Amino acid sequence: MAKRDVATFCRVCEPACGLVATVEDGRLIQLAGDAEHPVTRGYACHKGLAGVDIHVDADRVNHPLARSAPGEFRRVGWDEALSSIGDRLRAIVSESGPDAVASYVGNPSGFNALARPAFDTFLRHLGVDRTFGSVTQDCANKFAGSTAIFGSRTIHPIPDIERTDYLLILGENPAVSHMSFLAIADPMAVLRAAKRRGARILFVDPRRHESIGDSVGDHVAIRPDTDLYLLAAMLCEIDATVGFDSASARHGRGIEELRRFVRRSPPERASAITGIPADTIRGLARDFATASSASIHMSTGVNMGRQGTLCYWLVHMLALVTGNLDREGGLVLSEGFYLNAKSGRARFEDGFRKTTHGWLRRGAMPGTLLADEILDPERPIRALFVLAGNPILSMAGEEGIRKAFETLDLVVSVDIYRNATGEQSDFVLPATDMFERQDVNLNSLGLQHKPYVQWTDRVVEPLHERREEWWIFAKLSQELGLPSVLDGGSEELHDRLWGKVAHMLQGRGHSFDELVESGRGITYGELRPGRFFDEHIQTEDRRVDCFPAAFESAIERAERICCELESGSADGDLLLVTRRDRYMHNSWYANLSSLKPSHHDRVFVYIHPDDARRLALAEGEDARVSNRYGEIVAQVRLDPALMPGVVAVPHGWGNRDTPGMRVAHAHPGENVNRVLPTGPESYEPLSSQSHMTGIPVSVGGIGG
Ligand SMILES: Nc1nc2c(c(=O)[nH]1)N[C@H]1C(S)=C(S)[C@@H](COP(=O)(O)OP(=O)(O)OC[C@H]3O[C@@H](n4cnc5c(=O)[nH]c(N)nc54)[C@H](O)[C@@H]3O)O[C@H]1N2
Ligand SMILES: Nc1nc2c(c(=O)[nH]1)N[C@H]1C(S)=C(S)[C@@H](COP(=O)(O)OP(=O)(O)OC[C@H]3O[C@@H](n4cnc5c(=O)[nH]c(N)nc54)[C@H](O)[C@@H]3O)O[C@H]1N2
Ligand code: SF4
Ligand SMILES: [Mo]
Repeated sequence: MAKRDVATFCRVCEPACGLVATVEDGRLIQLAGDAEHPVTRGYACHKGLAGVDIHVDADRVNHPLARSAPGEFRRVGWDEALSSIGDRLRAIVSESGPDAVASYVGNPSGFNALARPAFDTFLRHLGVDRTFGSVTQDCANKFAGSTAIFGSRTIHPIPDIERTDYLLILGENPAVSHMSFLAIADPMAVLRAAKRRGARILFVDPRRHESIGDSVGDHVAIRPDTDLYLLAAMLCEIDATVGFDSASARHGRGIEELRRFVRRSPPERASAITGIPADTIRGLARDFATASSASIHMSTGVNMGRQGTLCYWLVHMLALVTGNLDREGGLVLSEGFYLNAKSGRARFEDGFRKTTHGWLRRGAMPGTLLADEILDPERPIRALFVLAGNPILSMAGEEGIRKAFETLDLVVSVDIYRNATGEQSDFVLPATDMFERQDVNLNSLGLQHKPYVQWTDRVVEPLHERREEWWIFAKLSQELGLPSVLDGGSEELHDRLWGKVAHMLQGRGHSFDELVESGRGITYGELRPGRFFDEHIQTEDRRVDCFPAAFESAIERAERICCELESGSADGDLLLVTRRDRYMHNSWYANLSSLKPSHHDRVFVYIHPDDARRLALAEGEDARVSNRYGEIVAQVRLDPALMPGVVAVPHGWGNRDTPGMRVAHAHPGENVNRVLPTGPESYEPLSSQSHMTGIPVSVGGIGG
């Protein structure tokens, strides 16, 4: 039998771990971590290795499907699918204009070099303006924040963990998630090594989570959705004691205004809001400012609060005023195969447009407004294209979204599964998985701890009628008479598809052929500080904007929220936070039986034992989690690691109406996003980021 090993890389999350795929007679039969990979050195987690199970999952969509009645799909050929979609779309556009068409782009499209550009090109030619995406449930605040302070959405300095003496991590659980906006294979090993050589690591989190412990780092418990006031108080304390480093005056503008802002949040005031003792806040501030080098990183637990953009701003202010921005062991911009700071250049103030919901950032609209937008009486959405996403489960307001979907004349889902959203689509088009397509690891460019770029060919030919996304959108474009990458000679097709990447490679003197021939990729060594202010920062005066004028109303809002928190006026008795577990990857690993051991086949509401006692709830019982947005039932799990007063429910569950994913359907759980806010106050105005953590809820027994 013909058996061979092929080097490739994982595209489930940011580290893009090197994998070796064993192929026998043209079939993918096994995956292993790639020990010869120059950066990821053999590491791969159980989710990456489960890629084989996804590849051969009996519930994969293998042929285009057309919905004949709710819950009923029939297999159609590609030609029929594409021409029917084309006909319906043409009718909608001719009656209502391209304004009636919208899109949603999900997270896996970011790990797929050709998919997103092909989708964007298709939408642009069609004239689609209303776009939605997972970004507003994830990190929209980081793009807004870096545009405002560094003048570019692609500038995200990362902690130089290998050399730092002090590392503060807020709202991130590396042991489970493998981090975000910081691509490191096996982050726990890197953190442990830092700890062993004497670095101090602290996690600020409402939960003493799996990453915290003697061998890694300590814990500071924080009341959810109050990180802004902790960061401000640290800056206030540093200003009052150690003083701001001279780098702040040299490299920043608006320092006086920043000072005035943080003085409103002295440690005592912040303590009452965050639940962190004032002395602890003072200690954090002084340790950060006096460490020989210090770094800081925040992730989704902070992004998903109400003020993620302001938090991201203050994270960088802490680095700047302590002289740790662009310093060894501080925050350093990762330089990958392409220096992309310039390509994200933008003026923050120019990034907004007037809508019926007031001023909104251009780009993805608030996900929490999707249902409202579909039903907009003036300009309803009639057609929706979904690429690699599951908005019905991943965003707030499932019920409203489902109802709104019923009014749509055309929904097309391009996915590897018939997920909850596919179930409400008119067409589900089968995409290839990561082993069936050519790819380059573009996703983490500028976020890699050890930068590298790798090319992978298809490991195997696509099974059944699965197709690459670029092909699907190129064919649809032709169907509609729009320009398509498939127009012109097939000989140059490769160049047309990969021309942009080839051009990017040239910037640092590489050719595309060289990349392909390198096999396991081209590496760029360690993080190298020293060029941030001369070469990368994109503000006109090359200074960090320490007090962006466009933050004015957000700062007033911050003061309002602060007063609200001080008066303790929440409409529920517990605060619901976000958390992930090892057995899920957002909603799409829900169909793997190997990840459904008996204690992980249902959705839990994690609750502190004291709260459970007070509410007369016992481990294993069902409980109702509710608020004015909705309710769910989840099984009680006592979790002494949580801060009292805080409950956590993971997302990705809720497949009761998803028969196309049989394992997920057999273990449906309920969707926590049913109790998350929707409508006007549900997102951060600066970034459109959804408010998803620190949500007031009531938890009670089911009764009976
Ligand atoms: N309550 C709560 N909600 C959350 C979060 C939370 O912490 N709490 N986290 C949020 C975050 S960070 C994110 S990123 C979003 C994710 O939100 P989404 O991206 O909308 O949801 P996913 O569940 O990741 O769904 C991805 C879909 O892509 C499909 N897919 C996988 N690989 C491919 C491929 O190669 N091609 C194609 N075409 N499809 C593919 C999968 O089958 C799946 O259906 O969820 C958010 N929702
Ligand atoms: N196993 C697994 N891995 C994943 C994913 C997955 O679904 N499953 N999803 C992937 C994706 S798309 C992403 S974006 C990344 C996300 O990666 P992370 O950002 O690390 O996400 P989580 O693991 O959910 O950790 C969030 C942490 O924030 C804390 N938190 C909640 N609210 C607050 C708050 O108000 N303040 C503070 N300081 N902390 C808070 C929670 O207690 C939790 O410990 O993970 C990726 N990796
Ligand atoms: S850590 Fe992420 S990229 Fe690495 S193997 Fe696991 S899922 Fe894949
Ligand atoms: Mo995400």
